[in-house]
Amino acid sequence: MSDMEYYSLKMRASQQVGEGEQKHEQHISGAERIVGRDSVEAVCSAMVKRAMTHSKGDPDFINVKIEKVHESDIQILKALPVTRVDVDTWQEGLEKAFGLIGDAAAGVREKLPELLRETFPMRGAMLYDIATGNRLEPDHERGVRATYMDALHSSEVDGCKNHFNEAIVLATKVANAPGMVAEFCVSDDPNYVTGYVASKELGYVRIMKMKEMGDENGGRIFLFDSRKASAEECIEYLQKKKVLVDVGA
Ligand code: WAQ
Ligand code: MG
Repeated sequence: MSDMEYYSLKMRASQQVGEGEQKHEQHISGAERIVGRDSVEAVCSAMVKRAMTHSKGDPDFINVKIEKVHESDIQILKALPVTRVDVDTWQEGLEKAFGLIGDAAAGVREKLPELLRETFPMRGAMLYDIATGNRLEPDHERGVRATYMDALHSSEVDGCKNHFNEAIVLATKVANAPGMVAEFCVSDDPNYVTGYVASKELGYVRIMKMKEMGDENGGRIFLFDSRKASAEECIEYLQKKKVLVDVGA
């Protein structure tokens, strides 16, 4: 790691939809990486390619942001250990996930189905305080987004999304945030039915079916305990801290 110069790259692409008053930008695709100086150009063009060939549509607007990151500001984390739970039905998978979260955070089990529904329209995650039952996102519509993270030594410039690889990186960062108790995740991709629950204690538990094939509803809930840390320091970590996750590959 010595003498490495790192850069953060972030891409987001959108398309104008609607007419007149209804006209607005619709999100098509986004990606982020933290890579060594030598990979910046290749990763940048792979990101642009991803945006230009996305199945959600042809972008009218692509924003690529490239920022130098100081090596001393990067935290290296070991990936959460992964286990896998096979289930026959998505209902069984969802119950299993609710049960694991319920064990990690006493008293929230009954609230989870409703909280999950509330996340469906959000672009980020719900930050739910298990001590008070309050939602702590500054903007409830958007939610909080974990950002500035990547897999360590991942010099690959692949243009397409790998759900698991992206999720293990995000889940590892989130599990290490101050005051974090557990995370619950269901993809909003209609063809991707595998979800997970994660925490430092549970590790990353993949649950192979958590929703019906074709269902475009998904979301994330970050279960936080305000007795352990302040919401501000947790959000600051999720949104600002640079993290590389050692996935051992
Ligand atoms: N920070 C916070 N919330 C996010 C972020 C982020 N960086 N990215 C997405 N979300 C929220 C947002 O509300 C989405 O609707 C929801 O999470 C799901 O995001 O082991 O693909 O990117 O194979 O659709 C799990 C992989 C894949 C399971 C999850 O999530 C496995 C996935 P998606
Ligand atoms: Mg998605």
